Amino acid sequence: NHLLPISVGEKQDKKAIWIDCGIHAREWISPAFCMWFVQNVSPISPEPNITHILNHMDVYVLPVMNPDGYKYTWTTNRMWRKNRSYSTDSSCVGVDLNRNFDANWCTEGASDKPCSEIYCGAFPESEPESEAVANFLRSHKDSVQLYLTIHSYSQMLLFPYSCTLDEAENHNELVSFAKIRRYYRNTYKYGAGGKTIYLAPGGSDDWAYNLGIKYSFTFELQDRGRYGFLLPPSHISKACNEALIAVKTIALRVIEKTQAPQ
Ligand code: 0X9
Ligand code: ZN
Repeated sequence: NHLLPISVGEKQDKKAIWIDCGIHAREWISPAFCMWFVQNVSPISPEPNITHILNHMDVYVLPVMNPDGYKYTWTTNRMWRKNRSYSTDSSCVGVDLNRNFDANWCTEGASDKPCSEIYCGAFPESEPESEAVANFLRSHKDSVQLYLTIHSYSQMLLFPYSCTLDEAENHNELVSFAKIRRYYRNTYKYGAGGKTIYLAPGGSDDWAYNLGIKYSFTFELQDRGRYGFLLPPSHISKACNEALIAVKTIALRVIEKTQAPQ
């Protein structure tokens, strides 16, 4: 069990936030962010915003969705992206977990070739990692109201859709949530994934959105390409802090929109 729940109080049927890190093995700042997050968003935090968030929402944190790939980047190949599963008809290893969810699965922007960096897998949720996340979210879909997934790099805040160029039903609301420039110096671009970067079907954010989680965001943390995936340790605190401010801001807005004051 690799999931960390953060919860305070006894309130029944609380709503919840999901946050996962480390879908892509080489994006090291992502698992670092989840650790940063649990250290800061804690029941013993003195910060009123955090108390407010935890009084209204439980938080489920998955610090590393792709532990085999992550380990491989430490031992063997720093630039590995996919998981480490073997395929029956190829000697190439690994599925891109962010192409393996059931959202226009394996259409344009993904590959059905096992040797590709964006291999979609044999079928949707073929991988234990994506299947476990999908199962958890399916069984908690009435409580989870905010889905967050952390990647790097390029400093962007993306929301559905990436699996089609169509606009999400609450597109304007998602724009207004993502437009939190004054909190992080406007170095983050934002927009619907498909139009802002590229079509990329089978992603967890689109899948969660279609499940009914109407606030669904992909963060691409620092930097903008100078170091890329090899972000030096001295940049970790700044990268995590600005993202944490954005996450708290979005969480507060979700609470504001979805929960009538008691
Ligand atoms: O291509 C991706 O999976 C993400 N970019 S990354 O450089 N970290 O690999 C973007 C994901 C955006 N969302 C979806 N494609 N659903
Ligand atoms: Zn990524």
